[in-house]
Amino acid sequence: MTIIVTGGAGFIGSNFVFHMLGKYPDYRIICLDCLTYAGNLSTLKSVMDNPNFRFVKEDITNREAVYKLFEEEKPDMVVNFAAESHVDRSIENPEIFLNTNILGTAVLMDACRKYGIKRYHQVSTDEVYGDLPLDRPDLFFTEETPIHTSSPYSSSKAGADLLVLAYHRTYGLPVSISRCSNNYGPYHFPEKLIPLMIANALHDKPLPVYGKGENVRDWLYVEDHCRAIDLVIHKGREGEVYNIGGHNEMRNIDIVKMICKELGKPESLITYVTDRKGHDMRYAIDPTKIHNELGWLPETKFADGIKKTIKWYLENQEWWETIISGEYRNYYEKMYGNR
Ligand code: NAD
Ligand code: TDX
Repeated sequence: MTIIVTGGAGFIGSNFVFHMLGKYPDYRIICLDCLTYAGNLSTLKSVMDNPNFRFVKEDITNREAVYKLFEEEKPDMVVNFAAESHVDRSIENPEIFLNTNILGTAVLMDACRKYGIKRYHQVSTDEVYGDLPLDRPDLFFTEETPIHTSSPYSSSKAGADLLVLAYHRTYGLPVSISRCSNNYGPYHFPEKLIPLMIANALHDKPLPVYGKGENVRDWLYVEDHCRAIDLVIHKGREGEVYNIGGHNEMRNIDIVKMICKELGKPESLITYVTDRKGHDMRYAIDPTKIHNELGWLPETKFADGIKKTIKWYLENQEWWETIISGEYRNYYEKMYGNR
């Protein structure tokens, strides 16, 4: 089995590469990643010498390069993690989100049509369903919930999902889609809530909470997401969407307070800043379908997962310090300088 994993130098993609190489010693895993600001080759250093692994630095929107790779590797499957993934950046500059997330997906699927494939899997997000009100804890996103997006990011992911389903219906491409809630764990880029708060707290810097911090996210440990995708690509039905979520809803402010407590830092570091434009209130996944059909359940409880994650950031300070001392500094200044 040869699998092209796009975006494998990013947060979830790299964790998926480790999961697959560890679990299937006879699989060949090709990571296709153009190394944007969010892709980091040092993340993959432990597998670079693995004979079953190959890294290819290319852009998924580069049709010629993608076709060449398909000719060389004749993949059985493609799992597409490659994306612009940060909502705040999409609000600043939507265009690259449309290019990578929609056009890139089309190029990959065109290659799958041209060269043949057993499965094209699209890694999507719960954000395509929009948000839920805080005062209706009885409501959850199911696979039947209408697409209703809020940000340029979520709109680009929804556009890609629709295209994937259209390629299935129109061309019979064997596709699947998974829509997951917020992930956390090792190698999470420090622009996102949890690693940003850990990094800032360790530097005794202000912890910028948007609005009142009441927004709710459903957090899932990244390894649980990787196991779910592994199940969907091997056993999930073609043409189907599977929601993945941890039944673990938390308010942002409670997460930030928890991080302060774990690190022994004062809550006085918490600073309320201007809210995100169009900020989604609550995400909550109903994972009944993947549980009933494929037997998937999350294994890591948030209380354990957050401890493991904080430990990882403490033990791998060089990995994130290198990031936050580079180009990322300009981003941080721009986004948070006058907020
Ligand atoms: P990330 O930003 O950490 O990583 C994205 C990776 O894709 C990087 O390595 C980057 O270099 C690569 N990439 C970007 N544009 C590319 C291009 N044009 N060609 C080739 N490679 C490119 O993202 P992540 O958090 O790991 O998310 C991975 C996927 O999972 C995304 O599709 C995202 O929408 C989805 N998702 C993320 C979450 C989450 O909580 N992080 C939740 C649900 C779904
Ligand atoms: O500095 C911050 N302060 C803050 O209050 C940051 C970076 C975030 N927040 C809030 C905004 C959100 O309510 O924390 C929450 C989580 O924010 P992000 O980490 O940016 O994640 P989110 O916008 O929920 O999107 C994530 O989950 C779904 C991923 O980045 C997406 O790629 C995924 O699809």
